[in-house]
Amino acid sequence: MAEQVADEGNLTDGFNLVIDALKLNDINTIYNVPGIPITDLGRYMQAAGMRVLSFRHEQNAGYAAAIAGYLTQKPGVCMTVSAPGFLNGLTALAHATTNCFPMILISGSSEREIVDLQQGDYEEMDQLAIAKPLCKAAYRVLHAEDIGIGIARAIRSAVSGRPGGVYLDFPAKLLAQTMDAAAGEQSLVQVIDAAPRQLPAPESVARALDVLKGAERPLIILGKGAAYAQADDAIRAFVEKSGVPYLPMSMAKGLLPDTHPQSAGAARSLALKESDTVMLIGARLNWLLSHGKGRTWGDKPKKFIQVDIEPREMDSNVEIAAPVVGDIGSCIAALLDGMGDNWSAPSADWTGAIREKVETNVARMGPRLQNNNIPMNYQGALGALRTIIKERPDAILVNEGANTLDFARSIIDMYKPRKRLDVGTWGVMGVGMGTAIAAAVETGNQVLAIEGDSAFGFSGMEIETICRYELPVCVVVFNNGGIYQGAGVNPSGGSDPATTVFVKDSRYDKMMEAFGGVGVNATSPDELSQAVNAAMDSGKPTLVNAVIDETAGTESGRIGNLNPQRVVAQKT
Ligand code: ADP
Ligand code: TPW
Ligand code: MG
Repeated sequence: MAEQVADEGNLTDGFNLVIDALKLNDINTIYNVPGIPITDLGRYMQAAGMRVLSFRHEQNAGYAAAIAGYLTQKPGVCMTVSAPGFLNGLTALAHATTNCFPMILISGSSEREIVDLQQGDYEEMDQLAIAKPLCKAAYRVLHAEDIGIGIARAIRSAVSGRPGGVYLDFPAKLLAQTMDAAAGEQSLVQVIDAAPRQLPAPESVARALDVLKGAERPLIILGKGAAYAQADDAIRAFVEKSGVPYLPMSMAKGLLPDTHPQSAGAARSLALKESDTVMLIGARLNWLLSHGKGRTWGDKPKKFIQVDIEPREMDSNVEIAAPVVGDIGSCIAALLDGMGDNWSAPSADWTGAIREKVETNVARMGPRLQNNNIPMNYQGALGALRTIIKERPDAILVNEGANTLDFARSIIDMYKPRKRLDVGTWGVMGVGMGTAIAAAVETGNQVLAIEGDSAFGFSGMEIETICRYELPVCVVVFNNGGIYQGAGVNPSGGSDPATTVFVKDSRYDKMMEAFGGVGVNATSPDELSQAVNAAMDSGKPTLVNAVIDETAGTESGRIGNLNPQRVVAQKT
């Protein structure tokens, strides 16, 4: 370890100031990959009592920081080396921004003088310029006395308003810069009220209630912004008082239990198609809701009410009849207040039709989830895991893949808020292990990661990290031998495998054993159940290789319609 010379006398240095500024703002966990120029910073952080988790790839450290931000409402911090490390972390920073998760990417960089004259420094890159379009804000700190203000700006930018990713550039020389210790201490900034409440205008609340009251077939859609807001009790009270059926978006599942009588989850198509008025709470009308387009009821366009902290989100895709701009906690409190004591629920025709559809669909699904087929199909395997989550509602479910994602989302009921973490707005593969690690670190809860075999491959090396930190993570790899299916063939008849298939009969469980974790090969729902329950009882890092029928999945899961369709015959 380099000698920390500035710790003595009346001098301090950049290392100390970064650590003190983070700790002053209650940021005590860092997700990183060490190297020049931040190796010692990580060591000094650890020495100062911070938790510094070292990953095998920056992208995974970044995804960990992003989801830590979502879970805690404080920016998750990822720290990387310059150029390649920075770029590896940047995907996660962009992902955090896209998903409205507060995150800070701190990267070491080369000296400005060399970068700007393009003189070819070690890992030279104009990182600030590259980060800018991919995040909410990007700052560079050149002087030790500005570290406090730089970190304060980064925190406030990440969490205030619509949360997002912030890039913080620390040129190597900054860390070793010294200054008077007392002046250094005074330069630190404690961010007061980092995400101030944003109260909605009273008239916007009244307008929203009018539109909702006038609806014949209203529907509430809860998004992950609602889950992020941690206004769980108020949201539940509002939904219950309104009597309106609701649909949770993927990561909002569990905000109210999926078994709630007002949940339209199992009647999603009907609810989306037949509603005349939709109230969005922390959910965007993006591709996941078909941009709100083509959505009519009878021959009239649907009406939309939208509750969101970002004013520019309104009218992004269709006209919003009643925009309510503010933080969800304040907005829902105002809406509840405005409803008074005589709010009448929507007609029983509408709520009854949804309920009936939910019950039919649930009853139809039941027997399929109990099949004991070998090899397993998605229903059999997920039926087993569904029971485990029901019995252990505090466990955090991490989920990625195509079929593995789509089936798990619809089959596994969630019971508590922020317990389902997945691919988010981009549908990105590779979030799995970083997300699982941060979920375990930030909450201390047991984590169950349900991973397509392809999805797992993007971050699989982090199982070493899971073993190293002895985290209570059970990874289940849905091994169907490929992307969507394992049964593809090379259309040319050549000897290369098809583009979507992997090595047959792989044993991902043996990877876990290589690092001292528990590995289990499960070929039936019973074996799967047993292995996952044992993992959750023991809390030991475990990987279960769940053998899935290679023909069970469909192309692109449930979004195959988004694939471009070829109209011209192939030239050979
Ligand atoms: P989903 O994918 O679940 O539909 P989105 O990520 O599309 O959710 O939407 C989340 C929305 O929530 C964003 O438009 C964001 O501005 C908003 N949001 C995030 N946090 C808050 C908050 N505290 N108060 C109000 N709106 C919020
Ligand atoms: C960063 C494209 C979407 S889903 C998927 C890929 C590669 C893998 C599906 O196979 P998996 O699941 O995980 O085995 P299953 O059950 O259907 O077999 N690169 C990134 N993100 C995305 N979304 C892709 C590629 C993709
Ligand atoms: Mg697969």
